[in-house]
Amino acid sequence: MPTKAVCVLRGEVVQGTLWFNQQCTGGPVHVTGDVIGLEKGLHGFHIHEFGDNTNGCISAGAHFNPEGKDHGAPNASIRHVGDLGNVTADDKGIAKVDISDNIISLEGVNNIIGRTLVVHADPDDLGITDHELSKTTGNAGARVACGIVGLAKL
Ligand SMILES: [Cu+2]
Ligand SMILES: [Zn+2]
Repeated sequence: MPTKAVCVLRGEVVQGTLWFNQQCTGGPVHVTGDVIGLEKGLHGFHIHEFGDNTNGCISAGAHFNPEGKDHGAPNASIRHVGDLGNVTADDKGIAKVDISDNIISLEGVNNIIGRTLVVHADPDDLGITDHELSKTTGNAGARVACGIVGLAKL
């Protein structure tokens, strides 16, 4: 500590670069960067379990969930570690990301380094709808871009 990580998101249309900064052990991770090429509106934004993109974003598996909890909002008491909610794209399809999260980490059991960041086609419903996928994926739809989170130079 401090620790820095980076993720280059690649999709057919959607691209992006996200930076992860953690100043101290057990402290929040600040996520910043841009995603481009999105449809206007909300898009689910999660850390998925595996850093495996051998079959594209699908091989990243499910949401990173070391405690076996239900899917939820980033600020909910019940959530997957990987649940970062949504990013919001403007008219030009650009989402400016500036998230501070207290659950993900760049070390320890909630370490996201070596796992995959995924941006989805649809909004994450944050686990609160009646849809059958609400408590597992937030019904966020297709994986439009993904990238592996890797250690970066401070
Ligand atoms: Cu996801
Ligand atoms: Zn989740």
